[in-house]
Amino acid sequence: MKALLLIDIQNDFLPGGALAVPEGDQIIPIVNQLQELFELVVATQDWHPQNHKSFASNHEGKQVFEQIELLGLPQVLWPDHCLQSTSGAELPLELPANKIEAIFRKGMNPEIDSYSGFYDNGYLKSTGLADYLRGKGVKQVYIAGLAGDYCVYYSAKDALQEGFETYLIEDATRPISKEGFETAKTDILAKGGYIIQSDTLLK
Ligand code: VGL
Ligand code: ZN
Repeated sequence: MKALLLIDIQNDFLPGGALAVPEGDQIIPIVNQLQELFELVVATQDWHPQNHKSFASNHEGKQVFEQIELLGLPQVLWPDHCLQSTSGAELPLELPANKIEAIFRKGMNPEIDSYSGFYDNGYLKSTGLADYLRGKGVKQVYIAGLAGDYCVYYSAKDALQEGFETYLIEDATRPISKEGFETAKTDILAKGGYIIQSDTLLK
């Protein structure tokens, strides 16, 4: 069984959003075609409280995109984004949600960030996604979404760690930093993952 994982395709990560990923909207038509191919489609949703410590606004004197340490881990300070129950946290209307069987939310603990759809950055807590996928008999996961160098990358790493055959669909993601994404891809390949293009699935 194969699953398509749609990582954080949310208004705040699209052009015009609070933490817009360059060209993030360009993945949507591809993702919509991919959705048709998969028997199981699952999404994740970044879902932060206002007091989340990944927000620069919660650290006096700190600027957006500065790096600090949080619970012993390096932490980029982000603009406020994906606030719970705001339109920025919603999946875009251009992404039909009728095929999405479940949405796993993450980033609710204000003390720690949560890039991966499987665990927070400190592995303090599981979202239950891995067990959900195993319960459905999933062996292969195909990953698309935003941002390629953060939540998509961390989700792919954890998918590999959890023993799933892992495919990152390169043209169905966009990064915040191009250099960061190059490093991410190299690491995914080194860990036994695959980087593919959507046309290998769509044709
Ligand atoms: C993300 C930064 C902060 C992502 C989420 O979805 O890649 N990046 N929160
Ligand atoms: Zn976030």
